[in-house]
Amino acid sequence: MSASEPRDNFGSGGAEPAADLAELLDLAVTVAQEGAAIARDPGRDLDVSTKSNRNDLVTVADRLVEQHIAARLEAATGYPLLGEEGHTIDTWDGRVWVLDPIDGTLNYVETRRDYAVSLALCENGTPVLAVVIDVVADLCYTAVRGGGARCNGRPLPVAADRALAEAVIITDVKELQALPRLARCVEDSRGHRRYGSAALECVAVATGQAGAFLHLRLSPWDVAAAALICTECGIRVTRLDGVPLDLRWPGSVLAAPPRLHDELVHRLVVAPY
Ligand code: 2AM
Ligand code: CA
Repeated sequence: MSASEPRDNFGSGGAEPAADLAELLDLAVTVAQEGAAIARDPGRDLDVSTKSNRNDLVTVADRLVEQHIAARLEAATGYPLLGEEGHTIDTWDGRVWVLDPIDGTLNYVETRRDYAVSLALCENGTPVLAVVIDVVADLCYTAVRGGGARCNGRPLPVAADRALAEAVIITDVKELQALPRLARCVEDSRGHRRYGSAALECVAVATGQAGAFLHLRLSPWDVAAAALICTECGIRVTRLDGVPLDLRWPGSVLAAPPRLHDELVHRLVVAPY
């Protein structure tokens, strides 16, 4: 399969990209890079506070980046925007921007690497355009549905499939504790890693730096953009039980190339204990 052939599991069968998507991608990359620049230098105290739990952080930079990107996209397109830090939508009908201004805020505050600006454009709940910027590494991943994925403008190839024994699995303690079957899969794999940014973890599967990514509960803004980058690289992105992902709702995510994805779903869900 070439990088330009459509390949997705979001259900439309790979139509040609709409003519205006190329222009919208340029806009999305520009404003996401502006957001990344704000994250690099917010110009004021971060004023870190917690949200749902003591490790669920938000900073002044998260809010500044979201405000900037939302204002720019609203002025340029008029499409509604769903953002982690307060922008809500009334409906998923039509075109909707989906933004995580800083994915990996704990990293942003503590390790100061492995955080991302994640921006997708959805049509009726299906991502059609994606930008994920690895801010510290200065890598800009993009995808247009049916048009392939790129990193800093260079096409990404279809990710190689591999057996579990040859795969690094990106997952966390929470998942390993909740799913003893997953712990046994990890024992039979090359090992597990956790970067702390769901968008970058998911993209790592698209680029072949990891074999699979599993997360028990992500929100639309964590994964909408990375899921499209994955599917454009031939990666299957579903719920943990193999059911197609509906990005409109929070839920589990399993991303892996098809053969490894089959093997994981079989071992996690289908095989007798
Ligand atoms: P965030 O940094 O935008 O919150 C690791 O924690 C990954 O899971 C990050 O991508 C993080 O995104 C995401 N995540 C989603 N919900 C979270 C929560 N309630 N607390 C911490 N991280 C969360
Ligand atoms: Ca965030």
